[in-house]
Amino acid sequence: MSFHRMWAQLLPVGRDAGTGGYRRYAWTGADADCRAWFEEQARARGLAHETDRNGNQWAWLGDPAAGDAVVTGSHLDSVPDGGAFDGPLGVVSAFAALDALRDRGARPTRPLGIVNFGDEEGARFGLACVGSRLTAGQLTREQAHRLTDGEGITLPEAMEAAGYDPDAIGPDPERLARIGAFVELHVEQGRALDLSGDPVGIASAIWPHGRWRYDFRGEANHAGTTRLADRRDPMLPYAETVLAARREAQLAGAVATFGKISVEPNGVNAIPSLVRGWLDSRAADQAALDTVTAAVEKAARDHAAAHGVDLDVVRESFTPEVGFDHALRDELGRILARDTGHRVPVLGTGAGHDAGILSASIPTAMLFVRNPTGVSHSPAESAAEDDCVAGVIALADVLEGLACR
Ligand code: HGY
Ligand code: MN
Ligand code: MN
Repeated sequence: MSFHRMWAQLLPVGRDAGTGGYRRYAWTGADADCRAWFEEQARARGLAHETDRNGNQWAWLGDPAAGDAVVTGSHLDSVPDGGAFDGPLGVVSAFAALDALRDRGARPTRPLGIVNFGDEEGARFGLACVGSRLTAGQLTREQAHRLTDGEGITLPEAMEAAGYDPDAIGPDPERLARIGAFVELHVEQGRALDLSGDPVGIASAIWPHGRWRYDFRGEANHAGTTRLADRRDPMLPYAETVLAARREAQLAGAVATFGKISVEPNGVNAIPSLVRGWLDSRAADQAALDTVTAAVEKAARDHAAAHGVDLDVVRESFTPEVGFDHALRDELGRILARDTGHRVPVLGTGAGHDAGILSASIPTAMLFVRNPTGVSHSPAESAAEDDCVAGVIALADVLEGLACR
C-alpha cells in the first residue's frame, strides 16, 4: 500500500530534532515543504493540482466544474511540537485511498478531490482553521489581515513572504458549490476507539469551543526591593485564574486550559508589567461553555481587582457546536457496516476540524482512526500501522460508495 511510502516521505518534514515534535506553522519553510510534498503526490498521480485564493491545496480526479464532487483530506500544519498524525494522517490516507480505488478498478462517476486546508491549527496567528474559514466566508479578509504572530508579523506579510497574494483571500462560494460531500479522516484525539476496540469510528458532533486572550496589566518593579504590599503583580491574578478555570470546568463537566503564556519583560528579577495568558475552553453544549467562560472571566476580574491589576479579555477564536450531516453520517455507517460486517461506532469529539467549519456550507462527515493512548498535540501522539491501513481501506470504501455509484 502506498500509505507507508508517503508516510515515510512526510515524516521528517518540519520535525524538531530535539523534541521529536512538529513545527509546521502557517507560511513558514516547513509549511512550504509540506505543500511541495502535496503537489508532488498530486502530480505523480496525474491529478490536477491547484492552490486556491486562501492557500488551500486541491488535487482533482475529474473536472470539479461538473459539480457534486466528493472531497476528502485534512491539514498538514501542526501545533507547536505536535504529533505526526493530527492532520497528515487524513491527507496521506486520502492519496492512499485514491490509489486503492484505482487498484480496485473503481470508476468514479463524480469528481474526486483531495484537499490540504491551510493553517488549521492557528499555531502562529492564534485563529483556528483560517484556510477553511476564509473559504466558507466565516472570516473576512479584513479580519484575517489583522492577524499577527508572536513576532509582530502580520498574516499578509507572512503570506507575501511565502509568495502568496494576501489581497486575493476571501470567500469562495463557487468552489464550495461544486462539492457534494466532504469526508475528513483524522486520528482520534481521545480514547473512545481504544476503549471500544474499534480501529475506525464515525464522528457525530464537535463540541463548541473557543480561545480567549487574558491580558493582566500590573506594574513592573524590582523583584528584590519592592515590598509585597506595594506590588501590582499581574502574575498573581493570572495564577489564581488558571486554578479557577480548572475548578469551573470540573463543575460544568467541561474542559479549560491555559496552555500558552507570555510575560513582559519576562525577567527573573523583575515583577512583570504584563502577563498574557490564553484560555482554551470547550464543552458538550453552548450553555455549559458559556457558564465556564463567564465564571472564569468573573474570577479573573475579581482577582485582578484584588491585586490592583487591570484586565482585558479578548475572544480570539470561536467555533459553535457542530452536528455533522445525519444523512452522510448514516451513509458512511451503512457502507462500513456492509464492508466490515459490523457496526462502526459513532462518537463526538472536543477537537475542532476543517470538516466542522465546512459543515455550515456543505454536507460533511469524519472518520476517526484509533489512537491507542488518546494523546494528541504532543510528540507522543500515535496510531498503530494496522489501524492506519484500516483507516485507508475504510476511506476507500466510503469514497467508492459515494463517488462510484
Ligand atoms: O484545537 C483543535 O481542536 C484542533 O486541533 N485545531
Ligand atoms: Mn490539532
Ligand atoms: Mn487536526
